[in-house]
Amino acid sequence: MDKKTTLRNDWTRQEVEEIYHSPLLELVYKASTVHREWHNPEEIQMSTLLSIKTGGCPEDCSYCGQAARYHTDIKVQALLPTEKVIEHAQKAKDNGSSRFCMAAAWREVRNNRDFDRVIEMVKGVNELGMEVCCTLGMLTEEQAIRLQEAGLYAYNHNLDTSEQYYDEIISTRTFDQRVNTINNIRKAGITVCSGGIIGLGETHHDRISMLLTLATMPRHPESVPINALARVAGTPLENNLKVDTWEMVRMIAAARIVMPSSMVRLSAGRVEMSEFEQGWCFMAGANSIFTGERETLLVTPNPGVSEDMQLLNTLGLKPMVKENKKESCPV
Ligand code: SAM
Ligand code: DTB
Ligand code: SF4
Repeated sequence: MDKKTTLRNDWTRQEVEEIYHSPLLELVYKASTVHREWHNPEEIQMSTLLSIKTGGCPEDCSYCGQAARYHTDIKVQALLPTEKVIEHAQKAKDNGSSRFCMAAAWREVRNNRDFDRVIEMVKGVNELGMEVCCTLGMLTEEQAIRLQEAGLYAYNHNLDTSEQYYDEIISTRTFDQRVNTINNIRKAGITVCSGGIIGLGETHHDRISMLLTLATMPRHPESVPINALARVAGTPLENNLKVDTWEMVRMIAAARIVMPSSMVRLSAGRVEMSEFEQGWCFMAGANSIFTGERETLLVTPNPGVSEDMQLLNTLGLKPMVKENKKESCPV
């Protein structure tokens, strides 16, 4: 692949604005071109997500069905037994996933027995030969190092939205705390998975700000999940409008252009998209999805494995065996 574009982390707001607001078909064409310079466009990274601890979270993220303070239908589930988690990971591997991501509805990691158990899970999944990812809330540098030593490959910690809009959406932590955890992950030598959500009521200016924060990090996150809000009954955002897929396409394309070497993950929202719509997202540079036999993300629906296989077949795509390695992202 011929890398005509270079990695940059000195993007200006004006440049990102111009990219983001360019005419949609031109934007997709450009993103698709950049995508082909940096990635094999036939490959989609399949990542399986498992909620290892569900609900009862003390945070007040207004999009999230797992926050204890909202009255949602979600059943609280304590930390799953390690053997169960390993069984899920084995099935995920058998279904073609190269990455297994374990998520906990925690505000932050505490140095207790539960964290010791997560460390065991990380070791177990690593032994299966999969890339292991966790998303457990805020982390100190010491905790990140423990995870890294257990074999953790990636940590997901989203910016979620722009710095300016952050406290409209979450009041129990700050944007700076989010960035601080991302820095701790980096310092420990774990790859960073960080992106956000659209459809929270943010403006285009906010979306551009979030992209700018990601694209001007000293090193770009190795993966960038773009989520469409999954509207959960009982949360403050339950009546928000459904995200228009063209907005997802625009956001994905802009992310692909400003962070060419990153994996851009089409995350929440796929269940409400047709094959055509998902195809547009891949054309715009998305090259990763969450998949799995449980047909859920964490607590909301997601397409099943057979539907995803059908989607890949229709579009002439194939599951990626191993992701681009750490060195692919020098910026
Ligand atoms: N509790 C940890 C945290 O917040 O970092 C880890 C799990 S949390 C569910 C992971 C990410 O999922 C959030 O940062 C958010 O970006 C995304 N998310 C949560 N609820 C969502 C929803 N209803 N729609 C779309 N994305 C959502
Ligand atoms: C991410 O960016 N998306 C995933 C993962 N990281 C952990 C979670 C999406 C959650 C969607 C709503 C739910 O099922 O809770
Ligand atoms: Fe808790 Fe994470 Fe949900 Fe926020 S997004 S309420 S921190 S589980």
